[in-house]
Amino acid sequence: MRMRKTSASTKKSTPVKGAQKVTQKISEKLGLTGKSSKASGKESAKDAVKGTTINVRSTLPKELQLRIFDDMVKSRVLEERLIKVYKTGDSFFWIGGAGEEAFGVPLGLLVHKGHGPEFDYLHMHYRATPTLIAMGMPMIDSLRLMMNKATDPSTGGRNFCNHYCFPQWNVVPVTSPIEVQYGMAIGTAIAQRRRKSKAISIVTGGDAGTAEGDFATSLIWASRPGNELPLLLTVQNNKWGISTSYDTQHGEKNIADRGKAFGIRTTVVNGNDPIETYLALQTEMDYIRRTGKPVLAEFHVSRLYGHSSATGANREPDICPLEAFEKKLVDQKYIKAEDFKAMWKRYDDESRAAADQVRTEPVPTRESIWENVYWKNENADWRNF
Ligand SMILES: Cc1ncc(C[n+]2csc(CCOP(=O)(O)OP(=O)(O)O)c2C)c(N)n1
Ligand SMILES: [Mg+2]
Repeated sequence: MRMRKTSASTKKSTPVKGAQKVTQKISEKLGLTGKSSKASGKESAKDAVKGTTINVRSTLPKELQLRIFDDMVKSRVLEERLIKVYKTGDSFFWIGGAGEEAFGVPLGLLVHKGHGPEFDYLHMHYRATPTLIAMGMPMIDSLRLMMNKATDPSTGGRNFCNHYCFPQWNVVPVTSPIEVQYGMAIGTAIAQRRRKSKAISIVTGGDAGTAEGDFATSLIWASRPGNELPLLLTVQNNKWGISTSYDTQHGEKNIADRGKAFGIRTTVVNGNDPIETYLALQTEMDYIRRTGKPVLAEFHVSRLYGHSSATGANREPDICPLEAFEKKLVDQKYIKAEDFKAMWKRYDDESRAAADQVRTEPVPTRESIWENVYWKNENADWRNF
């Protein structure tokens, strides 16, 4: 046990469902979950922001640590495969989540996954591969999107790499304009609030994007007195906005501090540590389910291959969360160095075979350009607006 400083006390937590059975079981064993009572959430706005030191377990069971590590390796191998596909000319552009695995994987494991307002909504940005791998996305579906194939389940081969969309899991389409997801998430959170659902809406995005008005909009709508929303607003702070450094742009100490002016509960987490991140996310998600109120959580993460292929997609000297976690697991004798190599090879083989298969798959037909747009469908005809 150790103490973690957070902006509110949390005594109860909510059981996770569906695909999170493994983590739920483990959490129950640890006494990390309890009965949800969002409708009777007693915490006042004052309580939510005043600083309180709480007891937080500092570790996770071996089984869960290994599950997180496995998904982190799989995600990194996939991202590196996507970069190779780009560099060999089989794709036009790469952007992705290499360096954010210690944040993204725990998030994916904790999501209450399903379709409709009774399940969590995910409004993510273009570094979401680790989360989707943890949720169960097959590697090959990421490669189909990367190579713009008609078989791509997210967009039919019509969007950028890492611009996922999985309606069956409430993963709303990733947009290229940054930060708009913070505004859109208000809508699903309102729907969840109206239904008194125990589900929450989750947003991910970068540090530089918080300069956009959409970020301020989300803080305002999330915290209207008496109408607070079940929103988990996260910021992955990698200290860069393409080539603009964080230190030249932010007068505030932490981005999360901006939530305090709105009475929003806040926390700042080392997003390169998957255990700290898992525990923090679990605590904050449980708080939102229990009280129906928002949280602004900032995670410090790495950017391991630059911004995107636009900046070269070459490895950069930043902290590698995977190497750090591997060392920890080896030190604890949970794995041997050979196990890591074998795991890496297994996923590397899988990713290579998937890329080979995707190369043979068809690109979208010319006629399909009108599919999944408003034009000529039952919703609207934009030409008549
Ligand atoms: C509205 C809008 N403005 C500018 C851009 C160009 N752009 C793409 S990514 C990016 C930087 C985003 O940095 P950050 O929010 O920190 O996320 P990171 O890429 O570092 O994860 C910018 C400015 C954009 N896509 N959309
Ligand atoms: Mg950034």
